[in-house]
Amino acid sequence: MKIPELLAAALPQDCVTTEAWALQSYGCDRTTIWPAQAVAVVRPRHIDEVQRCVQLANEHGFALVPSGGRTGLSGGAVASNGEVVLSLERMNRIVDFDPVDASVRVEAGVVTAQLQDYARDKGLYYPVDFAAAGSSQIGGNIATNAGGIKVIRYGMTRDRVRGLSVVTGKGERLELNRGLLKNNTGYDFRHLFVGSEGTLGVICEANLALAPAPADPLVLVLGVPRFADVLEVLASFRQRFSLSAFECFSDNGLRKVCAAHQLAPPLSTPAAYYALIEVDECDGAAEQAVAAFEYCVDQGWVSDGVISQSLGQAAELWKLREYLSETLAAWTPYKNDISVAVSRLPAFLVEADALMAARYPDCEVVWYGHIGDGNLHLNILKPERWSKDDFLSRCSAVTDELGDLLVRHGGSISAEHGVGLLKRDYLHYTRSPAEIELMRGMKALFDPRGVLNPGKLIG
Ligand code: S2G
Ligand code: ZN
Repeated sequence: MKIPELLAAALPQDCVTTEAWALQSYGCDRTTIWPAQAVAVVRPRHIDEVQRCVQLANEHGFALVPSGGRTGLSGGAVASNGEVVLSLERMNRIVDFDPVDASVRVEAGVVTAQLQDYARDKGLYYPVDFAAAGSSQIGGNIATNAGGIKVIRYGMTRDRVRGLSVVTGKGERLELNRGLLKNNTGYDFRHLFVGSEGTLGVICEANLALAPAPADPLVLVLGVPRFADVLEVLASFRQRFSLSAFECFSDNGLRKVCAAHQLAPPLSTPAAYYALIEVDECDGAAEQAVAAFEYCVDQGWVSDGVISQSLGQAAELWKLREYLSETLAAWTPYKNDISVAVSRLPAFLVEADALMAARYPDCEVVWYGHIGDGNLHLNILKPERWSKDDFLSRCSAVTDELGDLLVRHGGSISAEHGVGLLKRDYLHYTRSPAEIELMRGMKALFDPRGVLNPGKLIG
């Protein structure tokens, strides 16, 4: 019996499809490198059905690719080797909420923005936020430990997870940590599954900590002529505020966003870099922000700046940063999502910029990222005349050289986008041989037949 028939015989009628549109759509994520080649798509409605799928995969030796919103940028959710896509999208209930615990229990298929709205309606806040939140799903956010623009204050998805219901690669169901704030009873397996990219188990439900609702945001965009001075600006604002965001982007990226979206540049005088800073709009915040801005101007770190006067203007200023990713997609950029200690960013960027200029003199490079947590997104834009394959093969070499640079600066080859297929062969730049061996040991323990997302994260 073929795999789709096996699945159809064991699962509810409408769970399994082999329609071409589904195999294509569910077999890829936002990377455009690997062709979708799934043999079937299953969309369970209940954890029992997920468990049955995993058991069948073990019994018959086929591979499963757990799938959420497929907004990933590292190929972690692509099915390009005849796998079965296991989509959690139909498991999309918000199961429970407790105001006393300020926690919510959700199924994996809940869309991130849906949870953000739900939390807001409860007078609370789900603080993991990024441009793809309207499409990404909570299960995928947990499997990739999604970061985004508020990590500087609220941490990554990992810091929100109080409990998980998972089905391991062996088909065992685990209830992890029971949503407890304190539970000191040995190895905390919950944290193994966070960031495991669907290679150890399928995340079916999560108990997530919500945060108190923040005050209205005050947003500043400041022109910074020299990147090293961005850290001076960060230090100045940190002295006065508990920052909720500190982002940075280069002028060439801003110009593309303004052109593509008919947005006015934020400042009358362009600057090489822009710092976007968000603080809580509470008593005296505006005066403090003006004082900090003026101090930075006096020190020569900032050339010009704008401070939001309304929620609407704050949202408009955020567009300049949030539209970067989708705008740059038009140049099929080769992306590197790296991190170093915040203090190392200027030295790293000087060396990385020099490397790009030496290797790719005829490619435009756009930098942006979450400077407040040491995360930079490097986008090498493909010149018109280069074929996609030629560009990709030439850029892959730069990741090795960036890897060497990151080793020297003690950084990570993947700050928030995960490893997937894209960074799998570069893992050694950040993880030691002993660590990678231990990761393989865990994979063998939780998924001995290697049915879950084979080839992703660790080769
Ligand atoms: C960001 C989004 C993905 C990308 O904008 O912070 O994480 O295109 C990115 O780099
Ligand atoms: Zn990012």
